[in-house]
Amino acid sequence: MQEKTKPLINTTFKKEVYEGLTAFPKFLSSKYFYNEVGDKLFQDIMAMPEYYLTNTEFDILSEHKDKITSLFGNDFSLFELGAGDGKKTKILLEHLSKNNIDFDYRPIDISQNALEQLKKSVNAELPNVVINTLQGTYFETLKNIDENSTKRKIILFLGSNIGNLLHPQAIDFLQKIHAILDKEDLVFMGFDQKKNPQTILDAYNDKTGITEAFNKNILTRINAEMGGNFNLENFTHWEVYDPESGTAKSYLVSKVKQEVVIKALELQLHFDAWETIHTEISQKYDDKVVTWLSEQANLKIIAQFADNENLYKNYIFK
Ligand code: AVI
Repeated sequence: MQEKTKPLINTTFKKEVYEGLTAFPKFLSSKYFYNEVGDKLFQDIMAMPEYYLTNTEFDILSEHKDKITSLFGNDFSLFELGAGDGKKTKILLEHLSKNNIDFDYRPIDISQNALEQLKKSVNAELPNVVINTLQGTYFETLKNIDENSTKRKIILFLGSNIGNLLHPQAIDFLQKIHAILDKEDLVFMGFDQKKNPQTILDAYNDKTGITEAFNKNILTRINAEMGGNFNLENFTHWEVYDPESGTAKSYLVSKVKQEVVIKALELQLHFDAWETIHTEISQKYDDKVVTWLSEQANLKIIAQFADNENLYKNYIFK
């Protein structure tokens, strides 16, 4: 009898989709929201009035750029993990450049498309800034940072991107950062803070449906890249926030009992009506939790900057 050949699960994306959709309960990783369409949707999210994170961090950087960049010092490589469109970072780049600080900018992102756009815009707007991009996930590229740095390192991680990691993953990540830091290196990170739960729910549940489309983009990607036949209309986006743990969770919920096929994975999936796919966590923090996380990684908070309402904070670690 001829043995059935296994499907060719030759990318991490395929492997993780297979794992997540054959698990119970089903899950998918939000890192796969991002391709050309997903990048644009995330930019639209950042421009939404409900998504306070971007404007608040923008205001913190604008207000404290003097103090922040003076702590950065002179002569360093500025690495940025998950750089995206770099809109907020440009406040610092411009200020550093204006003050004749010697540095180079090394943005890292999972999306090659985002990096290309960023390089174009930095070259056009800040021609004096030396920029070298690097494509990859945060974890992959930490090794690269270590191997590619000859100067002192300042590592930026803005946008509360750390919030997309569960605490154990965040600790692992911070420990990996700690492992590549030399004595004079610094880490500058944004952490969205616990606040009125309604404000958080509104930020992840806009009425215009942009966040829903952003979550559903992962299904569109599976359809396009793996021969899936998800009917997007059959799913609805649902957000919950637990004020005790500070965890916002996103789901795609199947509105009907349905079968879905993913050809490249040779997968036939069954969904009961109201069965969920968990797609993202967006963790919210307070000083206690940030201190605890940093202690787990042997990092020390040396400065912090907040907006007037304490909606959001940026911390500098050593
Ligand atoms: C990129 N990341 C920090 C965003 C967040 O707030 O979790 C992604 C996002 N998801 C829905 N809206 C924005």
